[in-house]
Amino acid sequence: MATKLPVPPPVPPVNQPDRDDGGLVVLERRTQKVQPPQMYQVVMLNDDYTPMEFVVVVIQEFFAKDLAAATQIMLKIHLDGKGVCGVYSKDVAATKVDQVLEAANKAGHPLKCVSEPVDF
Ligand code: TYC
Repeated sequence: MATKLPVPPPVPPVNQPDRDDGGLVVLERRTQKVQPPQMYQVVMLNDDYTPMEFVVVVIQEFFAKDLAAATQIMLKIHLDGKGVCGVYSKDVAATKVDQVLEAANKAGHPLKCVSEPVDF
């Protein structure tokens, strides 16, 4: 009588690529990483001539700060030489700079501000 050897179960192939709905072989899936847009901070600079009250009004008007917050920012600029008024997309930051410079020019004050990339 012949002895039957046990048949081992089929071994599933390793690293078998997945199949998608269309029957195409998917070799690799990569997660796409979308970077957040570069943001820009509007930095206002101190000078010896622009009145404090004017700076506070400008910060309130163009950077949507209340009187207390605007006063704090103005005092920081006065003491440290510069301070951040807000952080925006590139275009919005550039518009804020234009608005501040135009208001300062019209009023005859030398107030200056710039926009710069955050983490510059
Ligand atoms: N240093 C100015 C003064 O003493 C006040 C001032 C504050 C000016 C902030 C500019 O960005 C500025 N009158």
